[in-house]
Amino acid sequence: MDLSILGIPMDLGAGRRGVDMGPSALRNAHLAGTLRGLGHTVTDLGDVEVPLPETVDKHAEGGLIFLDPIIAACRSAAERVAALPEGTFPVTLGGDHSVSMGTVTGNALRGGSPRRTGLIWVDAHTDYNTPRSSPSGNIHGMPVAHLTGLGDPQLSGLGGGWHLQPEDIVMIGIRSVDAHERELLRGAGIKAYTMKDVDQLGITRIMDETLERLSGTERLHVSFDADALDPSVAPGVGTPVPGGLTYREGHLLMELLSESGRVTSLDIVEVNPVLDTRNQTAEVMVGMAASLLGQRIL
Ligand code: 4U7
Ligand code: MN
Ligand code: MN
Ligand code: MN
Repeated sequence: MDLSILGIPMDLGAGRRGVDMGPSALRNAHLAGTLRGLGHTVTDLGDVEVPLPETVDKHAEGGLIFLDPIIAACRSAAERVAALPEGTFPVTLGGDHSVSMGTVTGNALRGGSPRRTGLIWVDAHTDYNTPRSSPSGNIHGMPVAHLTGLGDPQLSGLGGGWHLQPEDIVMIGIRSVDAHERELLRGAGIKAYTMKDVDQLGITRIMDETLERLSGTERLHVSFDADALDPSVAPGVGTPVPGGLTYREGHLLMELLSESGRVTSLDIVEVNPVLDTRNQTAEVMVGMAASLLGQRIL
């Protein structure tokens, strides 16, 4: 396959500094070389330009911290991704999870007109807050709500009227949901597999159900927040939550998606090298990408 790597070195959406260094950490953990080793043609497109928090106005418009520069960065990311040839598989590197408003939109619009796109959101959190429901004002807790058309009109308007259908979204690894966020999710039509579901059903059954549910979508985007993994596996994240996916559950999830042959794009987000141990989290996430992109044990 032709793979294109694009970094979005942004931490404006997160509550703590450091995920802006995620793209560097992932490149340092041999992302491109690992994927080339699987037989892919890999082009690194470099990074989208994102301002440093120290150089922009933090003031929270309507409870949204760093709204304007986040809109600009997401728009650039969406444009860069949307301009890629249809046969290319984009691997986009965060950055905090607000980058996915740009990457998912860009992937859905690739090829000129919007395509029905499925979203697999691998995360400890549902990221379904709106500006009103958010307890923090941090936009990385809000991307899914905005992708479905809720919340701030500028953020939800990145796709020029295109939105994800809630029934085309599946979340896996969930174990931290805010009170008002939970109310919004109820009845939204999004399928969310909590860690309890992972314990009870197992990843194999969950992936079978997920692929069945998303069988009508033309494109399939995987957005993998490193904090979905247990903090013992991925300590370099800003919002660690105990009780996450094991190393093998993460790999199995990606291996089964790889076998399906259906995934068309990937985000790796929320890697925070400042909080990491010798780049362990970036290395683990490169391994997850490799499993999705064809690495086999035998
Ligand atoms: B991440 C939080 F309040 N829900 O909205 C919020 F707990 O992209 C956390 O999944 C969001 O890492 C975490 O700020 C966003 C909080
Ligand atoms: Mn997230
Ligand atoms: Mn998260
Ligand atoms: Mn986080």
